[in-house]
Amino acid sequence: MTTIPYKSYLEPQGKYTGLLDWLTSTDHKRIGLMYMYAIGIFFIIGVLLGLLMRIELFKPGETIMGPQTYNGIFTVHGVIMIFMVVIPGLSAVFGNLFMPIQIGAKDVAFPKLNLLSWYIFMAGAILAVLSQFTGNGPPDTGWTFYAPYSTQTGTNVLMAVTAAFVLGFSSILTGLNFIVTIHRMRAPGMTWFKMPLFPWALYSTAWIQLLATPIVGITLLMLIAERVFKIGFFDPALGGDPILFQHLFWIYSHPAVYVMILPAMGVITEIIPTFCQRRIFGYKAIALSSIAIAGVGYLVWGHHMYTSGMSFTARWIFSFLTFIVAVPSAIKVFNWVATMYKGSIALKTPFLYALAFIFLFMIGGLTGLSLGSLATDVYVHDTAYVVAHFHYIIFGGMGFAFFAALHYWFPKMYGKMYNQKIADIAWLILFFGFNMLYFPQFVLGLQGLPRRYYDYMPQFETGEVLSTIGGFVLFIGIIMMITNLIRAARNGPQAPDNPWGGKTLEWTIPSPPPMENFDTPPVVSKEPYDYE
Ligand code: CU1
Repeated sequence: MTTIPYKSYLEPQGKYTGLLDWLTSTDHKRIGLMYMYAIGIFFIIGVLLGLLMRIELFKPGETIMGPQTYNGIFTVHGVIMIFMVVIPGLSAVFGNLFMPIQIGAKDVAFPKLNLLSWYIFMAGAILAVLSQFTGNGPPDTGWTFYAPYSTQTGTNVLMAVTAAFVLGFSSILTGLNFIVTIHRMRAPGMTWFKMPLFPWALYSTAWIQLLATPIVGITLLMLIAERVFKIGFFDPALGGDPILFQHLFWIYSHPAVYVMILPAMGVITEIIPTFCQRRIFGYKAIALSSIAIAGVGYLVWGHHMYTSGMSFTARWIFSFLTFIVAVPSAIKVFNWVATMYKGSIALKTPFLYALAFIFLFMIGGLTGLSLGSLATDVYVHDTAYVVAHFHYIIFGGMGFAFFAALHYWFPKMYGKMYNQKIADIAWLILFFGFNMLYFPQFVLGLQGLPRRYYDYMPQFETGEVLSTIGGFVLFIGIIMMITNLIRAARNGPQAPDNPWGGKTLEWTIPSPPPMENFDTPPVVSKEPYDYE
């Protein structure tokens, strides 16, 4: 506890008051919170669109909407969730909030650029939401914008693609900022292998953001050029090649999966040692496996295209490389479990979310291997099995890691503590609802249910009904979790500076932290997780 009075980053800082004080602030923590509030709203919009789909699928035949509306809704659900929630989520929110503190810096390397990234993000996000309501109806291509359909459909593809293009710039600039910050701003004494593992994960992620995002940017520009000027890149009728679009798209979008999941793994790696009061097992292996995932992740994109007509040689090489990328992920899981072994475990809310992450990520990862395997993929390609798999990775993985981070760092962010009993109940409801929603999709997919249809054969009804009920259970859990946190932020009891016994630098400063974080710059001599 600090005794000297100080001004926290949440208090007005002078020049302006109210909203303007925040919208002009270059403080990394404030920018992190601004991302969180924006992303929170987009997440709820995405969830509501998902629920509309679940209601439509409650019964066979048309339930509440026709096929064209359904196509629009799953497209906008995908665009919002992928580009506006999951890709920026952990790095823009918790990376901004805590990475500089964890490395002992007073801010990121380029604070103004950081604020600009937020504005660019908001501009892209507003365009994406507008694409739903303007032009000839929402885009109906799916979030992947596959050509040549996306160059021909009369719906508002142009605005949605422009939105994704703009959002990409925000991602690139954040990546650039984080790379420079981690290279140049670490506290004296913090060598690379004394850096906590969340910054390590963000560092690997940032390289993907910096190097891969321009590829999708160019691809989307090509798509725009083809739509507007009829330049033949992708449309065979104009002399283009539709498979080229798929290659270019997935060269970015597979690494993008690691933009989503690497920071999630980083969060889990912070939480497990804290709640087991044990030094992390295999520190270097975890740090380097992040780099390995970021590297090998560039070489596997073809596994999204086994049925596109690629040569057999290309297909088995991509299948083989996909198996390799599973190795560094498995290294992390083994190390997490080894850290827990013989630890004095405190089953607090953040740790419960971490456990849920490991369980759900394992199901998502292992079913991912069956999709990476050429022989099995061709049978379940474009079925509900794929939907189940990626929701286990993206929601069960990244989503639950986001909730874990939220409950772990909440007392630091607001200086308040939430009701832990309600948080645990919400966790249980979320976990139960999640599995009830997505697990039946594995079974339905194996039975042959195709994805992205508003209608289905009657034999799939039981699974679809279960799934829809699960969706509503999940929604109740989300609302319960969010209201609990909002209540705590407004008038929860004061939290101690280090409620969980964490060992990284953010737990050494007051809650909520002051501007510029440290009174005197910290000097680091120990490893980040020195429990024993
Ligand atoms: Cu992939």
